[in-house]
Amino acid sequence: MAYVYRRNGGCWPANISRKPSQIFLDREANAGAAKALVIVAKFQAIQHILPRVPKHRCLWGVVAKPTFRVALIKPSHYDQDGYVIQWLHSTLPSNSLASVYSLIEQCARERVLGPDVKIEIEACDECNTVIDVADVVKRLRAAGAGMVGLIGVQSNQYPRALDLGRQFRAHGLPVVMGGFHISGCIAMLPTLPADLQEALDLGIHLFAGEAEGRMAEVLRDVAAGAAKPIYKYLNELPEMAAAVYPILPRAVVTRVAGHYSSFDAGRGCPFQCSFCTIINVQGRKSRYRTPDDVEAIVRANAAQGITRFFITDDNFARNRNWEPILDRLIELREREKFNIRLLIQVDTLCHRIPNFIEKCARAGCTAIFLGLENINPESLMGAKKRQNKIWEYRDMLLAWRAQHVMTYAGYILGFPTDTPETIARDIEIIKKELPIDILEFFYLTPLPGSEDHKNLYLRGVPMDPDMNKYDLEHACTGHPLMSKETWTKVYADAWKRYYTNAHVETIMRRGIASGINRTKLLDSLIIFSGAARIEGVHPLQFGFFRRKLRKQRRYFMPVVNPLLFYPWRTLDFLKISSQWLGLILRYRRIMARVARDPAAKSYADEALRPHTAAGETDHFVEVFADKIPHTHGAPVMPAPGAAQVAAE
Ligand code: B12
Ligand code: SF4
Repeated sequence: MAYVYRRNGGCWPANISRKPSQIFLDREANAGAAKALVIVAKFQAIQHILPRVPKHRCLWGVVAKPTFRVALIKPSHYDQDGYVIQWLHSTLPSNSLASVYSLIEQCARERVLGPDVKIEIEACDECNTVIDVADVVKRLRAAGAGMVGLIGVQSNQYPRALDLGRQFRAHGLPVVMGGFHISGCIAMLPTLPADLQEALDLGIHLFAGEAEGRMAEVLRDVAAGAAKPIYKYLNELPEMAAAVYPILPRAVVTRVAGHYSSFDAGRGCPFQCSFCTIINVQGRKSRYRTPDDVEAIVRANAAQGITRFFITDDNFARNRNWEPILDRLIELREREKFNIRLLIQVDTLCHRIPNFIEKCARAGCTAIFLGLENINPESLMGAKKRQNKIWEYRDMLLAWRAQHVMTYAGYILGFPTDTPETIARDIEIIKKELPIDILEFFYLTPLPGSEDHKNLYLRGVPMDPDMNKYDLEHACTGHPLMSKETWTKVYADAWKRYYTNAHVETIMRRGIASGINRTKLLDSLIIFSGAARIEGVHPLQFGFFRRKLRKQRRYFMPVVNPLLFYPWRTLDFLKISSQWLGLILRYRRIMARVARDPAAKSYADEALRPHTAAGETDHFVEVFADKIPHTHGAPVMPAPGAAQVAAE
C-alpha cells in the first residue's frame, strides 16, 4: 500500500512495500517528494493503481481535499449453520456503535488529521444491514485513505469480526477492533489468548478499554501507517461527566424496529457478580453523565425525530444522578410534550429508592430489564449476587406494575446446585408467585472478562474454544450435576415450560388487570416465546425478517451450491414462517378472549396479591428459607419441614 500522508507540512509514504491501493497527494505537499513517490508507486504496481484511481483524482499531484473515510461496523455473529444472524430490522440498538460514531465525529469536527483532511464516517450494525465488503473497500479507496473499525465486539461476535477483518486485510485496508471480548481478555488473562493473537497476525489492531479521549490518537496513528498492535487503556477510565454524546444518524437508527436509539447515562457497577465482565472492564466505581448531557442527548435525537431510548446502564437505579436526569426527562415530556419512551435496566432493590419507580414511569419508562438471575439464594450467593433478596421480589415487581410498566426478567440456568428437577420446580414457583411478564433464560456462561472465566482458565478447566458459542445460549463448560446434553435439554425445556398457552393467558390477564399496554405485551410475548424455539436465537438478538445470505458464511464453512442452498432456504423460510403465523394467531386469539372477559380488569391471583403489609411471606421464600443467610435481613421463618421436626 502506498499511502502518502501529509502531516505537519511533510509528506511521506507508509507501508510502501505492500500492495498499492491509493495515492494521496496534497496540493501543498512537497512537490519533489510527491513526484518521486508517484514514480515509485507507478513502477511498483501500476496495474493495481490505475484502475482504482477515482476519475476526479489525478495521479500527478492534485487532490482537492484529502479525505480519510472510516467505515464502522458492529459485527453480528453466526447461527448454528454458520450463517450471519441478521434481519431486515433488528429490535435493539447498538450503543457501542453510537459511542464510537460520535467519538469519530468529534475527531472530524476537530480536524484531528490536519486542517485540510476531511474525515468521513459510515456506520452500520450488521444485525440489520448486509455488509458488502467489496463495496466498503471501493468507498474507502475512492476516499483516498481510511480504516475499518469493528465496533463493540463481544465474545460471541469475535469469530465474525475476525472473518470480516480478514477480508478487509486481504484488500490491504487498516482494521481496528474494540469491544468487550478484547477488553475482557486483556483485563483478566495473564497472556494473550490465541484468538486475539490470530487478529494481530492478520495485522488487525486491537483496542482495549474505553475510547473517550483516545480516538484522535488511534486515527492519527492509522493515518500515519503507524498504528500500534494493541492500544491498552484499561486502567485509566475516562470521566463520563464531559464525555461525548453517543448519537447515531437517523438513517442508522431507523434500521431498528420502533426506531429506538440508546445512550449510557453511566458506566461501572459497584457489585461483584462472578459471572459478570462489566466490573472488570468498566470498573466498580460508577461514573455518570450529567443531567445536562442527558438532556442534550435527548434533544439532539428528538431533533431528528428519535424519542425512544434504551438507557444501557447496567443498573440505572445505582446511577447517582438518576433523579435529576429523570426530572429533566419528565419536564421534556410534560412541558415540552416530547414523546419520550424509555427502556432501562435496574436491580431488584430499586423499589426501595423513594420515588424511583414513579419517576421512571413519568419520564416515559414502559419496560424494564431486571437481572433476577435465580430464585435460589444458594445460587445467588455462589455467584456473589448478594444484593438479590428474593423475599423482596414480589413487592418490587408489584411496584412496577402499579405504574403500568412491563417487566422483563433474566433467569440464569446452570448454577452449580441446579438440576433439571430444581429448575423445573423454580420456574413453576415463578409462574405462580411472581408477577413477571417476560422471563428470558440464559446459560451460566464463563464470559471472557469475568471472574468465573478467569478462574476456570487458570485452573485449566476445559471450556469451549469456539467464541461464537459464548452468546449465553450454549453450554460452554462442564456442570457439576448435569451432563451437557441434560443442560441443553433443560434450557430448551425452560422456554417451553414458561411460555405454555395457560401461562401466557395468565400473563395477559395480569397485564390487563395492571393496565399494561396490551399491544406491547402481546408483541413481547410472541417474540420471547418464539425467538429461541422457532428461530433458534435468543430474543435479545432477535429482529424482523431473517436474512440468510449464501455467501455470508463462516470462514471455514463452504459456500453451498445455489442448487442446494435456495431450495433448502425456501423450505426453511416456509417452515419458520408457518410456525410464526401459528404462534401469532394463537396468542392473538388468547388476548382477544382475555380482553373480552368483563371481569378482566379485576383479575387477581397469588402473584398479584400484596402480602408484606399483612406480614405474610411468599411460599417460595419459605421453600428457600434454610438457604437465606441470616445476615441478610431476610424475614426469620422456619425452614420447610422445620415445624414438623419440632413437633416430632
Ligand atoms: C446494551 C448492551 C446490549 C445491547 C446492545 C449491544 C451494544 N453493544 O450496544 C443488546 C441488547 C443488543 C445486547 C445483547 C447482548 N449482549 Co450485551 N450488553 C449491553 C451493555 C449493557 C452495554 C453495552 C454498551 O453500550 N457499553 C458501553 C460501550 C460504550 O462500551 P463498549 O462496547 O465496550 O465500547 C467502548 C470500548 O470498548 C471502545 N470500543 C468499542 N469498539 C471499538 C472499536 C474501535 C475501532 C475502537 C477504537 C474502540 C472501540 O470504545 C467504546 C467507547 O468507550 C453491556 C455491558 C456494558 N456495561 O458495557 C452488555 C454486554 C456487552 N453484553 C453482553 C452479552 C453477553 C450480550 C448477549 C450475548 C446476551 C444475550 N444472549 O442476549 C447479547 C448478544 C447480542 C448479539 N447480537 O450478538 C456481555 C458481553 C461479554 C463478552 N465477554 O462478550 C456484556 C459485557 C454484559 C455482560 N453480561 O457481561 N447487549
Ligand atoms: S451482573 Fe449486573 S449487578 Fe452484577 S456486577 Fe454485573 S452489572 Fe453489576
